[in-house]
Amino acid sequence: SLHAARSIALIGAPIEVGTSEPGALMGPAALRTAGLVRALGELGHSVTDRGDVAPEGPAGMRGLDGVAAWTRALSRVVEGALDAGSLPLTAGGDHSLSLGSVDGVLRHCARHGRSVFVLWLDAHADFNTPATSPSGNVHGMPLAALCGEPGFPRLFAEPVPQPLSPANVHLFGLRSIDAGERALVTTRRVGITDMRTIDEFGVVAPLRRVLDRVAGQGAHLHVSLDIDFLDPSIAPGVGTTVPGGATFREAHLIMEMLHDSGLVQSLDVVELNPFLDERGRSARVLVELVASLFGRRILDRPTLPVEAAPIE
Ligand code: Z70
Ligand code: MN
Ligand code: MN
Ligand code: MN
Repeated sequence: SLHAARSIALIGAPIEVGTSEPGALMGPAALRTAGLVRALGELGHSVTDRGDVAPEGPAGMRGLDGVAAWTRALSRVVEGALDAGSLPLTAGGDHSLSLGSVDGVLRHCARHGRSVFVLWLDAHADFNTPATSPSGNVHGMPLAALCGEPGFPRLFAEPVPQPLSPANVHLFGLRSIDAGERALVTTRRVGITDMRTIDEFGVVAPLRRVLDRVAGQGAHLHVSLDIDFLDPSIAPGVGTTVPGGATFREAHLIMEMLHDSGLVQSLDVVELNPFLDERGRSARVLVELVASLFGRRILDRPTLPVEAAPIE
């Protein structure tokens, strides 16, 4: 493979208090059953399964108070994994878990004077605030909270870190957005490759531009993969299916490009709902995609530049 073997810390985050659809708390177990640790080990990486995170404080109630107990615990574990030189792979659990994982990344990088860039592979923008959210579900809000929007008291441990810069967030695969968050991502200048752009240009050109920016900044790249980025026909195990998602081949190509870039330093895999899945299909697809991100490939060569495409 193109890049050195990594030490990977698998962190289970069985969170579902950020959604109204029960079942996502079974996500980490399903990803383990689908062979996540074995797939990464076969690629030469050293994987430590850190088990499931224990929330700090009462985590049973839905909404921001329940999510806060998970956020603090997860942030600490993710920051510690990065401090130890490992790549944290946080397996969910609903997307509110990224409040904790990205908070941990922000704290680690602040101590090293490094900027953070977040690539959000998702049907949704997840940029609601409690004031704009039509559902009240926290999994639709993590990016707004991480970017320092108001309305999120006592979510993060003290001291609160420097917020994520909205200019260093890129939404990729967007196809469902609420009116309030549309206004917010526009005024905050969040980077967006929506599904129309992917239909017009494919995934390669837009992703190359993002990766070139990250490399130019020397930023830590955090990738957050929401299973609803994928088309429901290949990944039905999710609470809210949104038609018109990424195909199997688009998704693998994205993962292969991320691997070849050598830039990814932390990863979330979120929103798998095994209760709604069909015979483990969605968990298996996610494991295969993660394997591609960590170096599984068809032939032992990187993605070629467009002008070098073979013609035979
Ligand atoms: C909507 C909300 C959402 C899933 C994120 C949906 C949020 N924008 N749904 N991921 N599956 O309620 O804020
Ligand atoms: Mn580091
Ligand atoms: Mn999401
Ligand atoms: Mn989503």
